[in-house]
Amino acid sequence: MTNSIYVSRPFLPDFGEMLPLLQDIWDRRVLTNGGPYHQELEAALSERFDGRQVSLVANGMLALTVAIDAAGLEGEVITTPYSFVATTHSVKMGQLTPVFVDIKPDDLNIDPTRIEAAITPRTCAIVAVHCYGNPCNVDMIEDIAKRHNLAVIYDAAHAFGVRFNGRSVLSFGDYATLSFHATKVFNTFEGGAIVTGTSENKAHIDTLKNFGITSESSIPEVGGNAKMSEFNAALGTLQLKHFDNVVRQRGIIDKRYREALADVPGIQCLPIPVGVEPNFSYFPILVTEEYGESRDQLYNRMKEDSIYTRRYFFPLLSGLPMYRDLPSAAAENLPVAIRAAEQVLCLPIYPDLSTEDQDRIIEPIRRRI
Ligand code: T4K
Repeated sequence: MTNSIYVSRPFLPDFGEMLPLLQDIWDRRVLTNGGPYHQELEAALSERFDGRQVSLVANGMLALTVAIDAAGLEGEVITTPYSFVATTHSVKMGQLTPVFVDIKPDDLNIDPTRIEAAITPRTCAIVAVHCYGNPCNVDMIEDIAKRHNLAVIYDAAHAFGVRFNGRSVLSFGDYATLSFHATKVFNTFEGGAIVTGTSENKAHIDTLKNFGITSESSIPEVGGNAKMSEFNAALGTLQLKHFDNVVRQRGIIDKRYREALADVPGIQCLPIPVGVEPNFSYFPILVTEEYGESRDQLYNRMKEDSIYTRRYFFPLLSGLPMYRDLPSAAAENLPVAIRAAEQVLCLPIYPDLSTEDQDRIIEPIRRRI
């Protein structure tokens, strides 16, 4: 019987490597609320992210909602329709109105040349996504934000470890948020972080993620519970030791896909942008008309071979029931995103994907040639 292949398979260090860390936690009985592993991981990540301030949280969705809360926003937020649902839901949950702007065909990130036309007197922020870890046009976005006095929050859930022109991609924007979900390039089972530029911002986030408490007798703000436990933080310190190797292995798989699919008419791989040190977190392909079969036909055909790809990102967020009546959700406003959502297929990529399994994934895609 053939084994099933899924889009993602979490990297885990050897079980034995985790045991001394678990023993530490058991010995100390400090299980959460900013314990030693929590502090160690925040410091290690700060160093990796060019000295930016890092606040660990329980998952990537909470990273977004807490960052939006911390930014103190009111009104409309310019954002992309082409993302995981957490992006737009976090805007909505912050009592803000999402305003969708179309994406660029080359990297499927928000198109900065269309942002200014969407700005109104109610616009307060831009929430953009570094989709698949490919950096947005951060220079143009920063320029627009400065001129219109807007906050910038990057949903960098896919972008752990990515560098752009020698700089951590997490060093752009007022806040950048990360997901350490099991399916991510760096995972702590569940987890996430908010990256900011100032210690004041970090202190504020640390208050918001802990019920708004600043001391035993002082609760100056409304906040929730978004804390990461010691277990997840300890696992994170261990994962970090393996991270560069994980990215190297992913890079080998990425290169092999590109070579194997280069001559398949109608299959397009997204280019690695100039100046980017990628993390190879996803391997999206676009199945265009020239392929002669639709994306969904290919998706179903691969499924019959027990290969479970994912249509990240379909359906488009602007088409969901709670967003589709927004004026910015109109189809004529979002032609590039609509097309991408119909054509994209993310192929399995993870560090221990074997050559044989990768060949099994490539074969049904090439079968139509
Ligand atoms: N912003 C963006 C741009 C995001 O992409 C995400 C999450 C977020 C924010 C929010 O971050 P978190 O709150 O999740 O930290 C997955 C993930 O659940 C989600 O984290 C991720 N983006 C999204 C792109 O993909 P699904 O529904 O496709 O995942 P699931 O559970 O079907 O997993 C895919 C495959 O991975 C499975 O078929 C098998 C394999 N798998 C999965 C898990 C969970 C494993 O082998 N082991 C596992 O433990 O959404």
